[in-house]
Amino acid sequence: MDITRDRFPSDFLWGVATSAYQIEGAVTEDGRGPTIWDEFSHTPGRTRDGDTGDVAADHYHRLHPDVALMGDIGVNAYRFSIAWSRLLPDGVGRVEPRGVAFYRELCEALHAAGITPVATLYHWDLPAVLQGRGGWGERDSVEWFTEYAVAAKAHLGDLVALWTTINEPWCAAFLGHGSGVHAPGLSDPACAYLAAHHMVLAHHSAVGAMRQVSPRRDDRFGAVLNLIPARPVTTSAADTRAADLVDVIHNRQFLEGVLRGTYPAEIREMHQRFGIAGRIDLAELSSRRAPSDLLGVNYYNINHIAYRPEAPAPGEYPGADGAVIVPPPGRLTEMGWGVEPEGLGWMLDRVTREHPGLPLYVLENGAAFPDDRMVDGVVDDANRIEYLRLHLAVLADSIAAGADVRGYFVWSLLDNFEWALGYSKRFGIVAVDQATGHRALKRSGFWYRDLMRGQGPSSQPASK
Ligand code: GCO
Repeated sequence: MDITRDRFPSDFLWGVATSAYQIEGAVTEDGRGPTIWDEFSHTPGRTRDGDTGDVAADHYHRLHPDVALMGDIGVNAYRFSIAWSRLLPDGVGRVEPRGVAFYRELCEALHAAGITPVATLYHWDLPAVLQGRGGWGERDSVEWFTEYAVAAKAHLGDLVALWTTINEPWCAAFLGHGSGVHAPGLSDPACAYLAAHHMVLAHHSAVGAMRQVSPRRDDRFGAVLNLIPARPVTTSAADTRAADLVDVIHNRQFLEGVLRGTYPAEIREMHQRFGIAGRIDLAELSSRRAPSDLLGVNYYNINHIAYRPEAPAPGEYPGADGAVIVPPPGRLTEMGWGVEPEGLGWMLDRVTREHPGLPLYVLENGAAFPDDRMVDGVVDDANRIEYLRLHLAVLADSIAAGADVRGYFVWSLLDNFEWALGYSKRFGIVAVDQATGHRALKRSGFWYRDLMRGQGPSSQPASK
């Protein structure tokens, strides 16, 4: 079935998503301080081909044409992240007026184009100076983040009403401090679980503090979780137990931490196992819990889990001894992930069931495919169109079944820096020439534009 807008609520947010370090570039301009991703990407061997975000998509110098591009596509919302070290180059203390000016200019341009800004405070780019003080492994990170959140609200709160605090705390904590494939590149299970807790506590602390700063009636606050179903490859007790534990570490730790101010018993057992239970004050977490107005859900794929008794726990799932993530069946995207739209429905229905009354936004959904086939000078990314169409169809069904989903944002507007994989994986519905910065809609961009215009999605590149 083709997707049309009328299968979604009339006030639905249709957007595109990006993040600061992945698109901005200009990493030493206008007072921006260095971040852990600047240091990580400049460390030999850490990123594919030594790629860095030094230039990225050069969005810092192209914000107006990029906003115009969003207007051409016809989105009514844009989810971006604020670079902490542009606002507070030292992480805390002095606020950099030029950083404030950039995000004010972006938000003003969005409003002028009729596009709602959806701001994420933390998309993994911790100021490097704070990593030098222990980073997210330190309890002080809660106060550092809260100070940053208050500064952002004070300087941008008249232009932004939809706020998300931390993007994908599982990635930031466990890829950054467990497997080490992301910045700051640590392999320390205790630190990973501590970082996860400090991010959850920082979320509550920041939301509570932001609500006191120039409050607006339409202010809405929440976190962003990348929810990945953990599916056992067989119904055996061992595979099922392994998948359940991965689900606890990946999904429940943060769903319950963020939405209830508690942790599952299995996570508390991990705190004991890795010797950090004495550094985690569960009473404080419960007492500082700040109710969420929304939850951002990022969805890409399903984790297929097998139990192999001899296998060590994956670095990104410390304590899940014997759990092995096996390749999914069927078609793969360039990330090695499956094309599994059913998982989006499962997670939306699960959150709706477990946390009724919570508005949801799909803040990231998209796919990397080899974008090398051109037709009439346009990247003919039929695979990406099919991926988006399949996921939107499942989303429409979930909404029809009662999920309160209020927006959908394609990851990503632009081809950008895909973290440790550099520029080798391209998620954009707009192609970016890395050498020149030139932008050009891919066929998926035209498809999304036609969908925004309420036309049956074109199967051919529409007139430019
Ligand atoms: C994430 C991040 C994005 C990624 C995207 C593709 O969800 O991992 O939010 O920054 O680039 O998801 O991996």
